This record gives sequence, structure tokens and C-alpha cells, in this order.
Amino acid sequence: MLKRLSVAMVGVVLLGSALAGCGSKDDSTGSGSGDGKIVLGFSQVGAESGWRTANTKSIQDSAKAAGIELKFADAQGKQENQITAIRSFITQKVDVIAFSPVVTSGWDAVLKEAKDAGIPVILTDRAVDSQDTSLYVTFLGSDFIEEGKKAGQWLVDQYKGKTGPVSIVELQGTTGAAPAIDRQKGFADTIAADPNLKIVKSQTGDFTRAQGKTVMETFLQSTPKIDVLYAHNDDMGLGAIEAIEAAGKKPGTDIKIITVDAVKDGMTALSEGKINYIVECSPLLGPQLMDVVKQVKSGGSPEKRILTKETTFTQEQAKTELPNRQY
Ligand code: GYE
Repeated sequence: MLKRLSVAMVGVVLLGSALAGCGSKDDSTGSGSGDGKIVLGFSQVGAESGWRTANTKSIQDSAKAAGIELKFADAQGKQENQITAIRSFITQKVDVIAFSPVVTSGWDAVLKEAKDAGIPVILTDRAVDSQDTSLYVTFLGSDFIEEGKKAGQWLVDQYKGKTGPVSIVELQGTTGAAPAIDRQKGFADTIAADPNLKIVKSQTGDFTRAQGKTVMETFLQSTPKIDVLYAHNDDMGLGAIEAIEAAGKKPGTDIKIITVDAVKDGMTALSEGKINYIVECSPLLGPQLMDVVKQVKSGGSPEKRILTKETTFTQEQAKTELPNRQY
């Protein structure tokens, strides 16, 4: 009886692997795509900016190059969509989950579900505020506080030795998102070195060009003297430039502009003198992410924090760099 049962079981297993070999994606053992490929579920924030578009392309291209099967879900800027996508990845028993959290808070429950299912999670680009850091394997991305500090330091240097108040308006990224929180903090802490530098208005533009423009219009209407605009990304800065020009002012001259990202459109405006300084934030996280996925899948334990290398650009540097810009 026992013997007959085990023979039957072998049959089931063989049938199972034959089906998997026929391209079935539903691998009930949870150990891959059925054709030996690692399956990665990735939940993206959305398509709010040039940075995000470049980031999505980098992840899709490098998954392909690495031979990793990518299940890609676009959350359209909504946390609830990301939670649904992660739950669906768990049900599908993907090998690894990666995601770029739209906001920092509210992830503990779903991360715990992934952990209980034995699926490792990699944070890409943005952090979560979970106290229990065992809920994710690593966080791969930029240091946004450092970016805010670099933006602030450039401004401090510009006004060194000068007197009189400098009125700054700030376009924040998505409320509650790690890059918005940290870029605001790094900048504010650094400009505190010069009491003349004052943030007179600060509001979210949700990282989009359209909202950057709308909010800048209201800033221009309500604030008689604006010397500086600090925008948490290029897209909002580019939207604001439209508003500044429509108000009859010269961006980069009448109002100094600092942004973050350094995507091609931002770098073009910088080289044309419409933006004064850009702090780079690289969206090309795909190759590093795929390396980490492979490492995790083969039982390795990557560093808990993997930082991206980045620089800054002046108008002159942008002219030199622009022809090489990939995104
Ligand atoms: O700076 C912005 C995007 O999370 C670093 O999100 C990313 C930010 C990036 O929408 O343009």
C-alpha cells in the first residue's frame, strides 16, 4: 500500500513538473516560474515624473537582461493599490517582492504577510517607517536627506557675505513620501546656517509638472517677492517655470531655481539658464536591484542599506553632461 502510494506521488510530481515545463506560470511549490527563472513581483508608485518613467524602464530592461521574470504592477500613486499588488504577489507565490512605497507609513501588516509566506521583500527607491526592520531584506536607493542638504548648501554658498532677507518658496513632493520628508528636512537644516534665508511658502506639488505649475501660480499671486524656488523634483520645477514665465518673470534670473533628479528635461532647462542648480537622484536602480534579487534568492544576505552614487550639476556642468544623459 505504502509503496503504491509513493509511486502514485512520484507520478503526480512528474505530471506537475511536465505541466510547469509547458510554460504554466502557476507554480504551486512557490519555487520559481516553472522554467527555472526567478519570479520578481514589483509594485511601482506610478508614472508621476520623468524620474519614475526612467526608473520603470531601468527595472524592466534589467530584469530582461538578468533573465528574471518580472510581474510589474503600476499603483497609480495609491497605497491601497500597492497593498493589493503585494497581496496578489504573495498569492502567486513569487520568489521575491520589491516595491517603491508611495508613502512611508502603513506597511507593517502586508509586510508581515509576506514574511509569514516566506517571501523576501526589497525596498526600492523609497523607505518605510516600520520599526521592525526584519520585515524587509534591504533598502536600495538614494539618501534623500543628503540631497536636501546639497540643495541647501548651494544656496548658503550663493548668499555668503550678502545681506538682506532671501525669500524662498518650496514645492514639496508627495505628502508622506520619503523623498518629500527628507528633502525638506535636509534643506531646512542646512539653510538654518544663514538666518537671511527664509522659507516663506511650502506646499506639495505631488511630484508632477501640472501641480508644480498650479501651486507656483498661487505662490506668485500671494507672495510679492520670491527670490528662490526649491522644488523637490525637476518636473515640479519645470511646471513652475511655465508659471513664472506666464507671470512675466525670468526663471533662473528673477527667481533662482534649485531642483532634484537631473532628468534630461531638467538638465536642458539647467543648461539654458532657467534652472540654477540640480541635485542628482539616479533612477537607474534596475541593475543593482536584479543583483540583490539574485543574491537573496541564492541564500545570500545583502547589506541592509544600499546607497546609490550621485552628484550635483551647475549650469556649466549640465552643458557638458547633457549629450550623455540617458534619461
Ligand atoms: O525624485 C521624483 C519621483 O522617489 C526618488 O519620485 C523618487 C522621486 C523622484 O516622482 O521625481
